[in-house]
Amino acid sequence: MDASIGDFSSPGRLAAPGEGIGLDELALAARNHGLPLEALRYDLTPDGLHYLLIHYDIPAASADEWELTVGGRVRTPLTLDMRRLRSLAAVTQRVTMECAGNGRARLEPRPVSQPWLVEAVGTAEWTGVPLRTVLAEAEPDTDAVEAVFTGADHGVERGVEQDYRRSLPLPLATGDDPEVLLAYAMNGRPLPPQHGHPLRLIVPGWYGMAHVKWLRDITLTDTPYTGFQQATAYRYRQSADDPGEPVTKIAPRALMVPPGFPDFMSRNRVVRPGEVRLEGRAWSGRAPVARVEVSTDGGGSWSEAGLSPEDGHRWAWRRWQTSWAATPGSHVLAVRATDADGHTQPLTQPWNRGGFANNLVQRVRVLCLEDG
Ligand SMILES: Nc1nc2c(c(=O)[nH]1)N[C@H]1C(S)=C(S)[C@@H](COP(=O)(O)O)O[C@H]1N2
Ligand SMILES: [Mo]
Repeated sequence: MDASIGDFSSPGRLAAPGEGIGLDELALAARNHGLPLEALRYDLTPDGLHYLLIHYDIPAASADEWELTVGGRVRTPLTLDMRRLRSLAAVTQRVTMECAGNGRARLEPRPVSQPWLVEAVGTAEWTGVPLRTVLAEAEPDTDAVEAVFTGADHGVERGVEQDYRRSLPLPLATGDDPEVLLAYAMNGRPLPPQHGHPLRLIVPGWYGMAHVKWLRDITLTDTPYTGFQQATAYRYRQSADDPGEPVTKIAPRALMVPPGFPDFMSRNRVVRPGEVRLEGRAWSGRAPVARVEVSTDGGGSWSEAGLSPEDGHRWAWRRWQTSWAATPGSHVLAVRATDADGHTQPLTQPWNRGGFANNLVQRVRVLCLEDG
């Protein structure tokens, strides 16, 4: 069980003004890579380019010996091996996953943690058993309110030794919209070690922290779960003593394939005068994406981009595109998404202490060369 060897309640740290990325953060960033933004071109993120976020170590795990236990407030506790799980009716869903910390490194003051710019996103086809199938077999007690999911990885967070563990409300866990999956395959192949081999949770539309990897246990409870990753981390707080709101569904975001070519080291893009095709992806876990707008004057004026037709993949990003007549000089391009419920992306940073869900519009500096 979770044991405290330090201060359970100590809040995360904010970087001092001007403080750079520290060695602890570099160590995190070196193991957890993002999506190279040019890979926004692909409907499905190619193998190895999907972002990664691993809090502790990748645990030793063998599919042949893996067991998922289901217990707590259920009539019929279960122990299921992978052969049994694979024998149940499977579902495949295309899902865009994004880390709740995406955008954190741009915040001011900057919460000290995995320093993502905007690249903590990827889209994959996940195959597995609907969670509701397994829970129906376990027969939840009438007083069950949450399902708690435990991964096989283990570590210390701010002085507290623990397993990676998160919960979902029971109506979501037993419902079919979204269809929560116990997934064992990614893009038609067994999950690779870094993405949760041999079994993980997929919660379409929710930020990454809910998609528990290396899933070994599901426990139904009659009280809400209050462990570290649920009640201390992953809450929108304005101050250390603010109880905050839980981080759940993905806020809308649009990103651009960087146009032209890079000026090595500076983050400027370089293009030549004339028609430049601008394209990218947009997604929201709150409601379907309804509109994408592009600005070529740093956010002063906006015009609507073309959006790919709805293709039945509700939980996956959509492609957008437009074209721009580039003229010599410096330009700042920007893009923003709005979903069907009217949620859009802010022009000023939506700050919170954990640095979650910073969907500030992306700005891309472009230098257009003189003709010839
Ligand atoms: N067991 C376990 N599950 C986990 C994590 C983890 O560290 N341990 N990280 C979570 C977070 S914060 C994210 S963003 C996603 C990342 O999934 P991916 O690495 O497959 O992209 O996994 C989630 N599931
Ligand atoms: Mo994450």
